[in-house]
Amino acid sequence: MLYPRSSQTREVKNISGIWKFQPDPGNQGLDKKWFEKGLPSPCFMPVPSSFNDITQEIKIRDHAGWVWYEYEDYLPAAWKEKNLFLRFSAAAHKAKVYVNGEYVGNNFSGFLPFEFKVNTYVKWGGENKITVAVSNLLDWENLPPGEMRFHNDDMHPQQDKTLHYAFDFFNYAGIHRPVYWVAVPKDYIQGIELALDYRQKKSIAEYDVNVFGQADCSTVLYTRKGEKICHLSGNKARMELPDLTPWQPGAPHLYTMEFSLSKNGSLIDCYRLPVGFRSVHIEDSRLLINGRPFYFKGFGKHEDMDIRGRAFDEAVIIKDFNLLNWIGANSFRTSHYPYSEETLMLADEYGIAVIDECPAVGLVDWQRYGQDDVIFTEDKAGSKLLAHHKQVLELLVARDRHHPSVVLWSAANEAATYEKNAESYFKEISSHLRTLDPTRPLMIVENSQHNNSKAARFFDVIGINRYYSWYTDPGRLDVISFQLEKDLKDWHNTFKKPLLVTEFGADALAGLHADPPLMFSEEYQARMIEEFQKVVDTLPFVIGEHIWNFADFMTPQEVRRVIGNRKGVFTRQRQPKLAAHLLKKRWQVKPSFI
Ligand code: GCB
Repeated sequence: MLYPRSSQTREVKNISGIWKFQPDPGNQGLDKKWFEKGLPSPCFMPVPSSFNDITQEIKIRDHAGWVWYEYEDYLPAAWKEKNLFLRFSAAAHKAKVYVNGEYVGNNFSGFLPFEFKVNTYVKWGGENKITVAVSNLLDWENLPPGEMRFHNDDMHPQQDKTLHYAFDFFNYAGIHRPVYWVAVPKDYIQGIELALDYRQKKSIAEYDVNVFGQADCSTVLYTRKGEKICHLSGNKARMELPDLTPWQPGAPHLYTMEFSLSKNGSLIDCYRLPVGFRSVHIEDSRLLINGRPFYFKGFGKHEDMDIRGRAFDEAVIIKDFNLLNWIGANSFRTSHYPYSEETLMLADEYGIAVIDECPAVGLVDWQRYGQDDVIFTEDKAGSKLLAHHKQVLELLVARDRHHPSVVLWSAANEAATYEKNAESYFKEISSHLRTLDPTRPLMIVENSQHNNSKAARFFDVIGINRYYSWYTDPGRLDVISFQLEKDLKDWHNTFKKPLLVTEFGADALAGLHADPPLMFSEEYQARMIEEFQKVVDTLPFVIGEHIWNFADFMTPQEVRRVIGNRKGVFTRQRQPKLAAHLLKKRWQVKPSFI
């Protein structure tokens, strides 16, 4: 599914804005046909936004189940001659869509776009009602997983239940990214499979244009200034060009690829895509970009902000890229789900490398949440979840494969890879991902141990999350160097693969100081990060350091969290803590290429 871009043959109308909203705690909307009759007592809701923090109602903030959205919009009569799509860039987690009271389709992957062709449902030149039911419930057939738990004890009212999930970010929900009408020609470019490479000073583009209908396809590559470099005919081709400037972190050189369809010599569709040429390889426990060993300096992030929750917000995204530049970072991981398409486009533009993670998070035993469970069983992470995981990877690769900034796919975060059945599960995930994209290395992010992970061997880069002196030996900054060095050396001796320290960090309440450093102070966070860095600096197989986290973020309420996770080196409002200033000092002089 292509990103909605306008051109001389395509029209895109963003219908985000103020929609009507109605929670459905009694689960009656479907039976009572709200999609036909209209929402009974709606309030206003911004789209995009998470619905949770917009009102003053705790019931809405903590609502678990279906909510409904409604919007009315006029369509131009002239669009009758086009193929019309209703496109949602993301709605978490499941959605059912109706147009003028009729069901048009559903969606199950809350962090990825979906669209429906709506020609037969709309009134041309008239007003059209869009109704969307969105559910934030979690189960074991979709990622991220979770489940509704009934308390069944005499200390809770009968039927009392809570939505449980084993991931550490608030289960924000709603229409999280923009909604569009997309009008394309009758015969049109439906999809573009594009692989870009840079080898022996040659830039290579291989593409396969999926055309709906009958038309001749041609492709032109331009510089950003509009100078023509190369022109090829056919919907499947390979370009090999000397003398182009490759894309690389810190020096993001981009070109424009223009795909055109014509019939009897006249243009019928045109779609332009920014592209960059670069290669990514693994060699001798290093990750090479364009043949040079790259060192990741950056963060695990979240899409998270006051009021709007997990929703798309251009101001926040651009602010974050400016902060990444300010601090001297060269990369981030889309922990723990696919981020907006615009974020990846901006990573291409800003020259920031991205580890693109799918929403496989929370696949761990829930001991710390009060239950000791096995995860990789047929009723949990079994064949249904595996099939869904593979499908989400297909959608993710199709969405993001053309971005030069994406240098690694991350298949999962902290799954229970020590369980026996995790072996066949992740063997299948890695081989599926490899067939989807043979051009990029694969990563798994581990919280298991070197001697019990059954999954790490199927991946090219191993991400290691560690919290020495925090969750283990709290307060003991002095044990970090001994523990971390031993741990990382063990991993490397066992798997002989590059390691990326994908998470390390401490909660710090902005403005809380303690010298000597004590836990939760800004000083402790800064010192802990420095202790980790001293170790990774001595280990040549460690290919990078990603601090957990870029900014403070919202989590479920629990005793370890003070209105959210405070491991950000920036506050949730993006103000720097002490650690941010120290990171800036280090990263501005530490080269990206070793
Ligand atoms: C982790 C998780 C991350 C949490 C973090 C923490 O290992 O990957 O999602 O937020 O620890 O702060 O506990």
